[in-house]
Amino acid sequence: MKLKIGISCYPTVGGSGVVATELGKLLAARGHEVHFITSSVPFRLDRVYPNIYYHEVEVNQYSVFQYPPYDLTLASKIAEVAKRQKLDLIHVHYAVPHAICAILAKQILNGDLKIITTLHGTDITVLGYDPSMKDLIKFGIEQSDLVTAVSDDLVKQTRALIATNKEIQTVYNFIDENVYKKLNVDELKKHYKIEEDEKVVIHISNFRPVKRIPDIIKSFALIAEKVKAKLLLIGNGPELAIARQLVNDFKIKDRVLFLGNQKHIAELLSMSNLMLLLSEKESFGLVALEAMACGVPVIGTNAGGIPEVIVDGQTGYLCDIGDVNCVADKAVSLLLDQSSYEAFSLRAMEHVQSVFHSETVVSEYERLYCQVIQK
Ligand code: GMT
Repeated sequence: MKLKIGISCYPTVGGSGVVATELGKLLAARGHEVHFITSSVPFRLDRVYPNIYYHEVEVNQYSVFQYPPYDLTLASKIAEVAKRQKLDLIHVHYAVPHAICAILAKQILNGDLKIITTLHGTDITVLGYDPSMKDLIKFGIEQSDLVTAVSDDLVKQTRALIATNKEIQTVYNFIDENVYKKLNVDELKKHYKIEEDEKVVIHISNFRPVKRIPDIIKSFALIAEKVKAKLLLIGNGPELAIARQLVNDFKIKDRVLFLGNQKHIAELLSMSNLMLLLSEKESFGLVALEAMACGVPVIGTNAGGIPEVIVDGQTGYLCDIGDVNCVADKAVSLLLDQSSYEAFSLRAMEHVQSVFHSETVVSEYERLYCQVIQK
């Protein structure tokens, strides 16, 4: 059955927008008609794709409103597009605000719209602690026709924090296997002056406090005492200044490259030997999946959904939150033992293919869409 599917997500850099856009692209490739309803063109929608349409949510700045009414504009746009294009369903990413906007749109359409909501984490693990938001999130979840979450842990956390009995299905994230694979980047390595015998450790995030950036720097400083290595820091955000300060304090300035936001992540990953993802909250950790797909083992924290992505002792290692000595010990052992490292790297790539393959995940979403429509 070919469907007309609306997708609303945050279009900027960030895992939820990436997953929503890649899903839309693959659904379109399977012959479905996909309508993105977002505030700007999703950054992964980088060329013209057959079957994909884009509807901009134009938020006007009215002088009577103190804040631009994004949520109301989105709700109204979803209703307008759903009616005009005869959408079978709208798939929203995040309960707040996107599910709430979709519910409002459904009411405008007298109930004639099916809503699938995917929880990505921040709406639950951050907003869920805010008593003023809890009932709104619960409403968004319970009024959706179907709810998915990106890890079993996020399902568990949602139950605990939001106290809902609504069925929530885990559908893991995925990556585009055509983009995330090991590439030949010898020239790029030369460009960054990475020497033959030098190892590369990488961290990619939005540098929010939840990513525990000081732990990344502290761990790397310990690693650098024993291994000739460079640290690549990719991304931008509030903790960047702290990162720069710590790099100075630890006197490792010549070992750290701050590269800001980057588009061609697979190339940077292909230059790397190890990823660090040391967050205190992480519903899934899409970057870990991207790294593993490029053959880069990941050391992550025992937090949220990270243990569902990294197989401890097989595709990387898990350490407790804040245990930088554990991170450094595991990293040093991995980076200095070439044959064991190669086994980790191979298993990482195989694990992504077998558990998180895009074909499997997209088929699962298709199955859920049909289930909702036929209900
Ligand atoms: O990590 C972030 O702060 C960005 C956030 C987002 O909205 O993209 O990421 C969340 O969704 C991703 C895609 O499902 C997950 O891979 C990230 O783990 C999750 N972030 C958190 O739970 C903190």
